[in-house]
Parts: sequence; C-alpha cells; structure tokens
Amino acid sequence: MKKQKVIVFLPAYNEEESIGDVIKGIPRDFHYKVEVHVLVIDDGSSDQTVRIAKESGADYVVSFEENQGLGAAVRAGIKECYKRGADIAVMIDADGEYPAKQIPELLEPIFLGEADYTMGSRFLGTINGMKIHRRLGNYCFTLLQSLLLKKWIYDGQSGMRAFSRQALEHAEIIHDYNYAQVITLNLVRKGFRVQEIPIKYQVRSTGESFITFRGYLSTVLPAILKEMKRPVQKVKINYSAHVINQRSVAKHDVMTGKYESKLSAK
Ligand SMILES: Nc1nc2c(ncn2[C@@H]2O[C@H](COP(=O)(O)OP(=O)(O)OP(=O)(O)O)[C@@H](O)[C@H]2O)c(=O)[nH]1
Ligand SMILES: [Mg+2]
Repeated sequence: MKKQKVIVFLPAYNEEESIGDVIKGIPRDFHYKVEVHVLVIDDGSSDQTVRIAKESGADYVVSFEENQGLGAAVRAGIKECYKRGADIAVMIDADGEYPAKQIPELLEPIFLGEADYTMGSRFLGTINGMKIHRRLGNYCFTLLQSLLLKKWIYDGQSGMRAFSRQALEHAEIIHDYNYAQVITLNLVRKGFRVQEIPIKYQVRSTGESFITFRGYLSTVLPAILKEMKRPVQKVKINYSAHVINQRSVAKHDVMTGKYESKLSAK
C-alpha cells in the first residue's frame, strides 16, 4: 500500500525563538505507512523565522510579503497542503505552546476512520500557565460554538488540528484575522466528524501573542455570526479514506506523557 502523505504546517509570524524547536519536535517516522513533510507559512515575518525554519528541517516555506493575519495564514496552509497532494494535514502553532510529539495521537482517529477533523484539546489535557482572563475567554468562545453546533466541544481555540483530505478540500475560513472558530463551524455543519484529543499545553515563553480582547469582540464575534448565517452543503464523506489500521489500543496518559498505540509501533 502507498504511504499516506501527512503535511504538518506551521503558521508563523516572527517566531524565530521557538519555531526551530517545534519543527525539530515533529515526529517524522512513527508509522511505516506514513510519511511526514513540514511546511511553514511565514506571515510576513521580519525576523529570522524563515532561515531558522529551513535550518531546522522545514521542507517547504510559503512567505507572504506582508503580514496578513492568522486566518489568512491557515487558509494558505490548507490550500498548499491540498495542492501538494497531502492525504492529511496537521496545523500546529509555531510558538512552542503545543506538543508536536503528540501529532501521532491527533492523527489516530483519522487513521482509524473515526474522524475527519481533530483538535488537540487543552481543557481535556493539561494546561500550564494560562492566565485567568484567557481561560475565561476560551470557555466563552468554546461554549458559543457548542451552542451553535448543538455539540459539546471542550477547546474551540486550539492551535493544533488535523484535517482529512476531504476536510482540506471543503474547509472555508471567512476572515483573515483568525480561523479557530469559523473553521469548526464550517466543517461540522458540512457533516465532517470532529474529535478532540487531550494534549499538554505550555504557555509561550518567547515572542508575542496577537490575541486581544478587542480583536476578538470586533472581528471574531461578527465572523462567527456571519459564518452561521451562510448556507452550507453537506459533503458526502468517505469514511474509510485514511484507514490504515484495525482499532488500535491507544492508551495515553497526559500526566506521564506515556503513549501506546499500534500507530506508534513500526
Ligand atoms: N501574532 C501573529 N501571529 C500570527 C499571525 N499570523 C500567523 N501567526 C502565528 O499563529 C500562531 C498563533 O499565534 P498566537 O499569537 O500564539 O496566538 P494564540 O496561540 O491563539 O494566543 P496565545 O495563547 O497568546 O499564544 C503562531 O504560530 C503565530 O506565529 C499574525 O498575523 N500575528
Ligand atoms: Mg500561541
């Protein structure tokens, strides 16, 4: 059987201090039926992000001439992965907050044919260092998505996600500022199956966050309402497109970091 091509993409804006370690931490060789490539979407960085990304093993870099925003960067990442023939794409922030080594776990429900879209969930896993106002903001925006979708979601703002090829083909991000909420509303309404995987989250120790309360209220909230008003068509999903295993024995303990799965066995 042909290997499945997984492209891991990182949206990055001035992340020279952290992007190297994130790229080096991406598991490349965790299953004999999977090959992993790394793509960086450089959102007009003015620092050494691109040089360090290449030196650390990035296979491809797409650079915007000017900063366009995280929503635009993720949209470009999705498009590029699809164009490059990815069977599955993973996105992970370049700021080192999300555990690249848990990418195989994020992929597992897709390889088992149980999900088309997965999100690493900080609130199902462990959180180190998130400030209280950020925590409350996350709860509110996650609750809003749950109510709109009539489906319980634990972490709607995660910076670590995976998409089947069909999800890549159909995902729409309707604004440039952010993607986190509108893409989930879009994919779930189209019938894609979402699953959340517990992850270990560590708040950034370098660089700068672009999240502002005002940005969320003035841009994200109207975009959520706009997305919900758009009519979307259900997609006929191929549930077994990426199946490479029988049901695995995934056992993950976020406290000890121990993980056992048939997928991680070579
Ligand atoms: N700051 C910023 N980051 C961007 C932009 N475009 C892409 N990114 C990248 O998007 C990812 C998430 O950005 P963060 O600022 O960390 O956003 P966040 O993780 O939701 O917020 P924090 O919890 O404060 O870290 C990082 O990898 C950034 O480098 C942009 O226009 N501004
Ligand atoms: Mg971050």
